[in-house]
Amino acid sequence: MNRAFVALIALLPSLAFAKPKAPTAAEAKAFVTQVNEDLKKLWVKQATADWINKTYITDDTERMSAAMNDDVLAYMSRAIKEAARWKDVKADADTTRMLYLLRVSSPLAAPSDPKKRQEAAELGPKLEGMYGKGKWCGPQGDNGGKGKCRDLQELSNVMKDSHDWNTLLDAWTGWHTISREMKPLYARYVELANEGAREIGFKDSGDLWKAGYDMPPEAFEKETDRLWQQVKPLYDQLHCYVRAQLVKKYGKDKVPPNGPIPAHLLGNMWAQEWGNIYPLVEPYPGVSSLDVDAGLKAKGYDETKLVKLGESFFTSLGLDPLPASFWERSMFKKPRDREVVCHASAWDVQYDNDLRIKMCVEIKEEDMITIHHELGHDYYFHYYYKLPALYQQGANDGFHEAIGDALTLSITPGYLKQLGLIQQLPTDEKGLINVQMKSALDKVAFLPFGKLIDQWRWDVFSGKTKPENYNAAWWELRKKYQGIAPPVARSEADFDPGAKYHIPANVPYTRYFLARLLQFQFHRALCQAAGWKGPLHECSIYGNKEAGKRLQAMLAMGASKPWPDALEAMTGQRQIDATALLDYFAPLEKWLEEQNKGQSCGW
Ligand code: X8Z
Ligand code: ZN
Repeated sequence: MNRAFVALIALLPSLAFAKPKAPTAAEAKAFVTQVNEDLKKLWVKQATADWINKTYITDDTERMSAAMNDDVLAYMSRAIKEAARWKDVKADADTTRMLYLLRVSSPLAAPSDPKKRQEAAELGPKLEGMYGKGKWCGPQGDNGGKGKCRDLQELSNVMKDSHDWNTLLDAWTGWHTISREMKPLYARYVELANEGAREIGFKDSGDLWKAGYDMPPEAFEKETDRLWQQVKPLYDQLHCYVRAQLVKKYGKDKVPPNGPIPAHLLGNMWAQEWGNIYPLVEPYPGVSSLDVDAGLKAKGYDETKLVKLGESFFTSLGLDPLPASFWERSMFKKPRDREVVCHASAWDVQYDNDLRIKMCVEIKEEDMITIHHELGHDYYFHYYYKLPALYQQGANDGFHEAIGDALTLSITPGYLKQLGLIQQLPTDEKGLINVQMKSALDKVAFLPFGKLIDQWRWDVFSGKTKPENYNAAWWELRKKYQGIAPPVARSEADFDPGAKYHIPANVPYTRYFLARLLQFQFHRALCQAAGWKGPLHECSIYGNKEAGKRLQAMLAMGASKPWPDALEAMTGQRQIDATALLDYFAPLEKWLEEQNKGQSCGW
């Protein structure tokens, strides 16, 4: 007998009785360490392919992006299943948190069946590409006789600048044709996403999304309802006032005085932010000029200068300048010779301070605000990039969306005047109401929109809303929350949700609802840190290093702690709450209530 054989015989009894070893905390820790390393490599490859695809849409770049998605999805579904092994093990706090984050971090879980996974991986870039390439080639004559095709940027400018019912209607209906063909693809995507979510233990994909907030999904949904109830009275007042002005402008036959507002009259393709119709609803015309667009043009801003302006706000707080590579690698301008996804986004392509923004900047106030928003993402990336991959996220996704916006609350008339972007400062109560109205048209008007997008998707994912009802359910929610209605009859041949970027791109949207509230909480806390004692709406933290330190400390936490901890570090509060927003708009709310007296508000 040779020695190996003897050894084998000696082993046999123990093999026969071997029990699987109980999973240990040490193994769990080693596992998440490995996952962090693997994920970083995979995410860098994915983001690289994604960046190339989104800045140069072709069949080839789409295929590359899909292939990288497939690799990441495959790894994630394997890792998440393996992680379940330690679900009852008492591991250290970081390991436990990382195991949790691993399971909820991706908005798409793919089925493990390779064919289906590949299908899901391909549908993502395909749908987003359809959106990115979307154009309205309306009948000759609709575009001043030119009959050329117009993209979202051009159509959005029509929505912004025109006050002509038919011109607006053409741009609105035109853009909403681009998503019709998405519908079957989206319905399939929903099936696949749900299958993937179920495999990792969620009821459906909506449940997976709702699970990412350090509380049970049902509790989170309730939380969003509670927050909406807090702000709804203010929204209703704003709606009432704006509708009355639009009735004056377009007539009772076009705008029903007691009904929902036609969706194409609010200055924005999705009626999500209404700041562009400020000239139509200005409370006290002639009292103050808040025309920042004109100021930007007069001061000779170009794309780079506008981004530099954004950066200068962050550096004024004592935060680092953006790395040189940011200026080399970002896309600020819409290229003339290729298709890109213009919807603004921020990136750290190599999860290593490789910061970029991708945006088709136009020289206008709206884009100045968006630049600050995107830089907020980049500064978050910047301050947490040294953390393990799973911690390289916001405390929750709403935090990520709220950083840049919180700073824009400090873009006060005083700051704008200092930059020479407006000429005179509003001095009296009337001027204040004008300023508040302009801000509320964006900030407050957005709230119901921010809430309803995922209301629709949660219902779609749960099966409550079926493909044959997609569009009807969408408009029911638009009416219920926003009090708006489609300007022309819609049918299930339309797929109006698909005309909003985040639906084809599968980006969860509740984050923006939360961010609208969080940004005011952050603003209040940063103003406190800066020693501000006056009313919240007058505070600007520009140039304040104490505020900067407070902000930086939270950014550096990434996702390493449950979000209430991060919120507490920043604000002293552990709950998201609307009182900061309500305090901020207190003067306007009072004014609106007086204006609306005797009106029958609601729809
Ligand atoms: O999508 C965005 C950003 C990129 S994260 C430009 N936002 C939402 C939207 O455009 O619908 C910012 C505000 C809401
Ligand atoms: Zn964002």
